[in-house]
Amino acid sequence: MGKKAIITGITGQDGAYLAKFLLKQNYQVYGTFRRVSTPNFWRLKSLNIEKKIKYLPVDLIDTSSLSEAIQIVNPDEVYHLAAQSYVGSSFHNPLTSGEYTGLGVTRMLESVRLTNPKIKFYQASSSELYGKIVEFPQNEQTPFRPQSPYAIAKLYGYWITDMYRDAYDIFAVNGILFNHESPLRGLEFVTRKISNAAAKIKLGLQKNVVLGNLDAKRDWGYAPEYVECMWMMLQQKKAENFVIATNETHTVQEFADMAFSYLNLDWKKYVKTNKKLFRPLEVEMLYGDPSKAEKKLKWKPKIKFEKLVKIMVDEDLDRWTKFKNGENFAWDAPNYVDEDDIIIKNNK
Ligand code: NDP
Ligand code: GDR
Repeated sequence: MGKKAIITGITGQDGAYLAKFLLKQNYQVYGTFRRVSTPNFWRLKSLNIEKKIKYLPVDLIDTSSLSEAIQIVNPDEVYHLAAQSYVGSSFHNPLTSGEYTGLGVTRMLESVRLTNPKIKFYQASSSELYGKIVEFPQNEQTPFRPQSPYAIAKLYGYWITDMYRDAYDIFAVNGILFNHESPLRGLEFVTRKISNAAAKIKLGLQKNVVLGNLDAKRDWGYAPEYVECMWMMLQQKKAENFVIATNETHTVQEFADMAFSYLNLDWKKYVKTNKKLFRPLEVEMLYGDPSKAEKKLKWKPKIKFEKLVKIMVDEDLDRWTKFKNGENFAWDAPNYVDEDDIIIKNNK
């Protein structure tokens, strides 16, 4: 029998890819999910792994649900990925963002400490911690200046993880992952919003797409490669934090340009902007330096910007084509409303 791992947030992008990767490594994979009125297992289904996983109903606010999960499984490793992960909406839900994304980490760590402090723990930390830029590229030593309720909650998660390592000798690490994307990315995130819109526009199913700040720069990598680093960090001799990034940065506009021109469309004709989608505070530029991971984990990103955009656009084009042809398959887009129809306060 292989090792046992619990992945919190298995229904999300990273949870799904990590589950697939760990299954390949012969792990017994347990995943936590929320009991909601409409279950959200489309990613696991689309990877064809949903039957290979055992599920634990957990809500991050409900301490007993997560400590029970840890006690029942007594895993070798916990990958704590569950969080309110959308930066934009954290401005509208600052308290629940703090509860889930911040305090949720302590609830997990406490359960590990009380059940079995030998369990190894991965915390999904984020490049959003860097926030207001003080230097670039950003590495493990760059100071944090978080700029959103999400990032401030993650900052708490970061330090509490380090603290549990120092105070209780728990093998606990922070992976400081820069943005990573894929065809399984949620539709509220800008890359997938663009790839989905470009595909629909190409097929005559949508007229245009409304975005916010086109000038923000991000270091975008490919999610399936990033989840492997989570595992590598827990296989090291010593528990240490690592930055994972591509060491390239591009604007949102460049992403749109690349996605539309790949389909022989001119992005300027289809991309509109609306101030309501700007954030009250923006992180202007993220640009990571993964040299420590390259040296110690022997990891290098293989898929960079242009290839990533093409993978995402190809997949969304394929999905909408199948949809038009009446095919049934696991995906998310038909269940979404247009973000334009969601009423939010205009922040600017
Ligand atoms: P997703 O938003 O795709 O997934 C988040 C997961 O958390 C979902 O499974 C969601 O469940 C679950 N979740 C949210 N709230 C709760 C709750 N109250 N109780 C239980 N489960 C909950 O995120 P990603 O997969 O992209 O990211 C994984 C983690 O990595 C997150 O912590 C994110 O903040 C962090 N991160 C992500 C980066 C990225 O670029 N993707 C970069 C750096 C860090 P449900 O399906 O029910 O909503
Ligand atoms: P981010 O990702 O905030 O970096 O957080 P997101 O894709 O939401 O935004 C990236 C940049 O694009 C700008 N932007 C828009 N964003 C969205 N969502 N929708 C739009 O229409 C739009 N127009 C412009 C944003 O202002 C921003 O500058 C992601 C999440 O996965 C976090 O959980 C994770 O920690 C970080 O990446 C690293």
